[in-house]
Amino acid sequence: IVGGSFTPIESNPWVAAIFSKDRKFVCGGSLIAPCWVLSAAHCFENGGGNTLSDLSVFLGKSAINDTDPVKEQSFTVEKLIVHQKYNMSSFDNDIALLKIKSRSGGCAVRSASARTVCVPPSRTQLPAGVQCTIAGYGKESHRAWHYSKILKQAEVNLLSQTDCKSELYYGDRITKNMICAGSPDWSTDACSGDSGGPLVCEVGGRMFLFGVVSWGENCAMKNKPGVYTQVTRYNRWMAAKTGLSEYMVG
Ligand code: 4AZ
Repeated sequence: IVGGSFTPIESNPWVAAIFSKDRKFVCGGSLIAPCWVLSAAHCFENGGGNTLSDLSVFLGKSAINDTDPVKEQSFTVEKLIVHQKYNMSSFDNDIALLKIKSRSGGCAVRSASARTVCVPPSRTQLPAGVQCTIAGYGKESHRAWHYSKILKQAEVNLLSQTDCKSELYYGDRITKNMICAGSPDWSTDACSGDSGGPLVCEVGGRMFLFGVVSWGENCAMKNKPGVYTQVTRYNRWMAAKTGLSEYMVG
């Protein structure tokens, strides 16, 4: 995250940290049900060599390299479901589901540092200008060598599809499955390492997961907002793949 501030996991308790073998950080994610984490498809492209048995998922982590056994919950990945229409050149349908399982065979246990986030009802769209929150362990600047050691969060405003599809921004690279968000002075953005993590927006006093960090040109660059997978276009897909009712996934 470029800009924004360091934040304890208790402020974003749905944030998941996904690692591959040798404790290498892969991507962020969001806990949408006790056994299910939503993330980005591009995190699991082969080449990164992230096969199922190499992956582990942590909840309740404020610092990427520190273990707090009281707050933290760790899981293996029982199923990795990458969207069947994910396009690795356009990043269309950049969404994936991970079914998690703890050492004792269970799923996430709700606590102050780990809880699910609501998924909004299908096709819900918020108006441009609404302020939402992104969170992640990604780089603090495009030029940084390392990811942030501590979880960060930042506020960004939703942009209209018309603005984001303008030639000045991204033109036709924006599909109907993407939404854009940025800060008015372009100082705040998601960055490398934040992929798969949440864009949450408050509606009626509750936090809803509207986006998954997907791509963007550079980080916090003028006229190049962050691009997010539009979660509300995938309610049926999430219900079908998880077996949860559509009510549970929005
Ligand atoms: C990345 O490389 C990445 N500024 C994610 C988000 C953005 C840029 C890059 C958005 O994972």
